[in-house]
Amino acid sequence: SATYRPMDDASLRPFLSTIPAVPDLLGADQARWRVREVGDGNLNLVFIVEGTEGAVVVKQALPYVRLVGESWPLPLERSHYEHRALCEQARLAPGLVPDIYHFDRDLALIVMEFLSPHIIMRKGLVRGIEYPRFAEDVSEFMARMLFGTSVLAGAAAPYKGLVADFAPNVALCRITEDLVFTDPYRDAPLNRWTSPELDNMALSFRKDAPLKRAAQARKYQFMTAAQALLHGDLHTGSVMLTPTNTRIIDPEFACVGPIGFDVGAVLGNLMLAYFAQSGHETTAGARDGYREWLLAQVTQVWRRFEERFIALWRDSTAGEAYVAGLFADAAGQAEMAVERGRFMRTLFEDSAAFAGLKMIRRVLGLAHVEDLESITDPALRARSERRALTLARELVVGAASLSGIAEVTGMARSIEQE
Ligand code: SR1
Ligand code: MG
Repeated sequence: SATYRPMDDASLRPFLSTIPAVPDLLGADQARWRVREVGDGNLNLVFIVEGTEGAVVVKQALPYVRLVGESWPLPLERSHYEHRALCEQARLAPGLVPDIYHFDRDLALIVMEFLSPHIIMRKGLVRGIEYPRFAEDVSEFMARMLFGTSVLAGAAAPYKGLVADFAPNVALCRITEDLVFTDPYRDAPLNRWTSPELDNMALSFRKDAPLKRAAQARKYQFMTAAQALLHGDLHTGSVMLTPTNTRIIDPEFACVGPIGFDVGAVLGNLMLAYFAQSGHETTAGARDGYREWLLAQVTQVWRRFEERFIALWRDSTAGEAYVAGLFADAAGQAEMAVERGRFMRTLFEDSAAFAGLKMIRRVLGLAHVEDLESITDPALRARSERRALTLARELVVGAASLSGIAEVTGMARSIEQE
């Protein structure tokens, strides 16, 4: 451990050589290590260090938001919450997160597994790659984490310990509170969108009282509904995968919050990828089949998550809430089956609304997504973005009246064909 300084090639080599696991992973000859800074995210430094025997990734927090610059300070402690969340995830959802080799709290730095030949899922979606394991794996990850850290699964004390441990991750939650729930609905200085064709929609959202009320109700829910330990930023840029292996990365926004926030992030980002496809067709041929694959993932993620969450709940006897002993007889079991259905219906509505909010913030807010940004034709990009906003608004204001996930994908299809 040492006083914080942003690492570079020269400082990283001697630092890594002192970590017991690293020389074995990279090969002992430090002079043959190759260090590359590859971070293209919004916040951090990310190094790939390759040696003769293998490679590691070093992720280091910067004391400010990389996307904006030093004018926006951000606590280094986010690295501690990321490490803490990764440890919980490795315990409850083994095999679905990268291996961690070392954490240095003072340097705000995590040394972890170099995932290869994995790529960031969002980049794969832009290229039109199908991932047969994704829906199953991400649903398993979410069910295990979001059930397993709730009081449906265990005693009050560890749950309240998690709430207390993650409560100080205030600055990162504040980013979500502002950028997801508030800024897209007001004239915020950091909002941006490229196409003048979106001016009218952005303006109409700012005057849309039902939309603003629904967004703020969801913000209140995000800030107060401490259901489970969230990943907190579960978009397709937080997934690295191959067709046969899926890993969830980057939980620095972890906090205890509403379960639907994580599920909605996955669904919303799949739907952003869906609406972006028509903007990529000119260079990559027709993508009708791929569009349908994306909608099938929306359906499968929700259905599989629901199925796994219910199964974990049904098989658990340790929950502090809905004490299993009270429902042991046949009548109790039947009552609980109804109750679980009611609970999942509420989670579905929450997930749909959060999905919509996550879509809107990626079009009208500060932080955008490559799916849409990489569309080179401004008119096509604006069309994709308008369609995404149209569906998103319906999800936010109309979540309670949705009949199910098939209605969501059906609406997406209709909007795409308009
Ligand atoms: C200022 S940080 C902007 C966004 O990047 C992260 O990925 C989060 O989604 C955050 O809201
Ligand atoms: Mg991230």
